[in-house]
Formats: sequence, structure tokens, C-alpha cells
Amino acid sequence: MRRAGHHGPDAAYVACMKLLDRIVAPPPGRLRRGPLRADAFSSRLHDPRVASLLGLWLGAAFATAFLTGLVSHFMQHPPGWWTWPSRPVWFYRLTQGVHVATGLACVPLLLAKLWTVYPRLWEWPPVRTVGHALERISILPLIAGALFQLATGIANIAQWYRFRFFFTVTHYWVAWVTIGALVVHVAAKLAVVRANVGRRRADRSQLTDRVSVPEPPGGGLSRRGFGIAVGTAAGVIMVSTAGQFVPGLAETALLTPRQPNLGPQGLPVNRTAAAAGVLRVARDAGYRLEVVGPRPFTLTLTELHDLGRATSRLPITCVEGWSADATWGGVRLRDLLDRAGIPAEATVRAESLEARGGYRTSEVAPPHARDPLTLLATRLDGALLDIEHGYPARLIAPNRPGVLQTKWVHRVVMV
Ligand SMILES: Nc1nc2c(c(=O)[nH]1)N[C@H]1C(S)=C(S)[C@@H](COP(=O)(O)O)O[C@H]1N2
Ligand SMILES: [Mo]
Repeated sequence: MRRAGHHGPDAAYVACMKLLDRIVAPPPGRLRRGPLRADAFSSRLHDPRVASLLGLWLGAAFATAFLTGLVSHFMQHPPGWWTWPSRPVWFYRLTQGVHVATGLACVPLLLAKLWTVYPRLWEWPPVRTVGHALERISILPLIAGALFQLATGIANIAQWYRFRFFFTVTHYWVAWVTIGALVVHVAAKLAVVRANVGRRRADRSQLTDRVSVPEPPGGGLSRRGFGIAVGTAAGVIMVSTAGQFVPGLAETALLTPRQPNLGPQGLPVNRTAAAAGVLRVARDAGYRLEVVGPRPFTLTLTELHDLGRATSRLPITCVEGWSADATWGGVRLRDLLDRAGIPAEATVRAESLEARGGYRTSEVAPPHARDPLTLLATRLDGALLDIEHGYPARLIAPNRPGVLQTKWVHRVVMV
């Protein structure tokens, strides 16, 4: 329809249509400039097959870190209706060692993956369908969450606590966000991964723009070379981290902040006696161990030593991933509890001489409290316990995170 008195359509209308035309089908080199150009990224490594393979490895590593992280979380915060068994003694050593090793291996995998897929940030049109929009939005919590988990995890094993939030709580909740976004992402990309990695090549016909094309000739790193480089980086990190928790491999723990065989009495120290402020009180001759239950009693250090003739060969396993075997000597916790008349189904709390600090007490539920291997230890590898390891007495129990192996214990209370 034409307006009276005019020659042809409205000028503004024509301009609008021209603009729309350019957006939908821009003339080459116009409008879609810089990274928006269709052929802006020339590396043959920005390839769906490379992205799919890296995605598979990353997905497996993140799932492993998530599950082993849950183990550590629920050991430290038992839900109440269930408590962890105290056996096998090496279980936490394995899960936490694997947690830290896979988390660290994710660093090269994630960086490689981000580099492979970042051209898609400029994908045109930015949104094709509602589903496509949701899939793209879910990338944000996925990438942010993954980077956050790796960064905070590394900061924690390096004991770099500059952030304002409490590490364990934040690391735990962001893990749920990240794994949720990962599930959405995997569901959205399953067909692409299948077409690129699986043997069902027939699927490729439906996904022509999203399947790998034969490697184009040209300079630079080949896809195979890239895969080998990233795989080697992840492998070296895994193996050198494994050294901090696999018995006998301590010498290979080259990239970890701590070596499991270095420290007083050949064991690393996390919180020192000086940091805990116990240098004086722990050496005080007036030290007494107090056991509080239906028949409370106290012991002097000499009495405690006379009583403690048991030994247990047990690993100490820090949440930071290192773990070391030692022979602990002392009195069985369950013997102390029996003497105080504390019933078998009771949970007890070990209390440290340390006045402040998140790990100055720990609760010991019946499976650990009653395990014959659980000691209130006064000796380590035949010698008196070093003050750094908890002199005059420390808790040591099987299959339990290091943070719960309270040092400088002076009271055991029924809760
Ligand atoms: N009282 C007290 N005990 C504690 C801690 C603490 O901060 N305070 N740290 C724990 C942590 S995190 C670990 S890993 C172990 C380490 O024991 P070690 O120093 O003898 O190797 O001690 C645990 N016992
Ligand atoms: Mo620890």
C-alpha cells in the first residue's frame, strides 16, 4: 500500500528492510566484522571432535572430583541418620588423593577445552531457538563454576586463604552448581559428542555444521599433537600428585605443595603448635587427660603412658590430598570410654588444648570410637610424639580426614 502523494515506499521503511537484510544475509566483509566473521578463526584445533574428546575427559574428571568431594564433605558433616564405617582404613586416603589429583589434572584439560571452543562465543546468530538460548546461558555457571572450583582448590592445597569466604562451604555449594550445569551441558551436546566420537558415523548427516572435518593441511600444531600435549600435561600432573598419597611413591610428589615424608618425625605438619598457640600449655607439667562420662576420671601424663601399650599402623590423610603411614602408639580410645562408663552407642568429642581454631575439637561416632585401631596416641614410630604432631596426646583413627584427627587432646567428653 502506498501513501497518497508519495513516490514509492517510505524512506525509513526501505532503510529498515535494508538493515534487516544485511543482518540476515550480510554482504561479505560487511557488518560481521572481527570475530563475528564466519571464517575469523582459522586454527584447525577449533574443531568439534577435539572439543568432544576433551569434553569427555573433563566430564569424567569432574564427575570423579564431585563424587570424591561428596565423600569428604559427608565424612566431615555426617547427615545424622548415617555414619561412616571406620574400614577399610585406606578408603579416605584413596578418595581424597584421587579428588586432588583429578582436580589438578582438570587444569590443562579445561584450559585446552576453553581454547578449542571460545570462537563459539561469537557464533552468529547468537541465538537460534529457545533451547539454544538456554544451552548457551548454562555455559556461564559451568565455566564460572569450573574455574572457581579449580582456583579455590589449588589455593586451599597451597594454604593461600586470601579470599573472604570459608573455603569448604563455598567449594561444596559451587560444586553442586557446576555439576548441575555440567549435566545440562552434556544433555545438550550428547548428539554432537556421539557424532564426533562414537562409532555411529551415520548420525553425522544430521549435524553437518557440527562435525569434525578431515584435518586441513597447514602449519601449526596438528590435532593429534595437541591431544598428545594436553594428555601428557594431565598425565604428568596426575602421576606427580599420586605420589603424595600412594604408599611408596613419595619421591614422585614433585608438583605438590607438601611431600608426605618431609617434616618432624618424617610426617608433614598442617597446623603447627606455634600457630595453634599451644607451645606452652602442651608442655605444662600440670597436663591432665580428662575423660568425662558417667564415671569421669583424669590421668597424668605418666599414668597415660603406663596405660597406653597399643599400637596401630594407620595413615594420616589431609583433605589437601597428602597421606602418610605411621605407627602410632598409645591407649585405645574404647578402653578409655569403657573405663568412664560411656555406652557403646555414644558419640564422644575430643577437645584440644588449642583455644581457638575451626579444628580444635572433633566428634567421634561409635564406628570410629569403638574401633580397636583408634588410639589416643602418645607415641609415633616408637618415639614420643613431637609437639607438632600433637604432644602430649592426639587422636588417630582409621578412614577419617586429617582435620578430624585432633592434636593436643586434653579432654574426651560424651556428647
Ligand atoms: N587441635 C588441632 N588438631 C588438628 C588440626 C588443628 O588445626 N588443630 N589440624 C588437623 C589437620 S588439618 C591435619 S591434616 C592433621 C595433621 O596432622 P600432623 O600435623 O600430625 O601431620 O592434624 C589435624 N589436627
Ligand atoms: Mo588437613
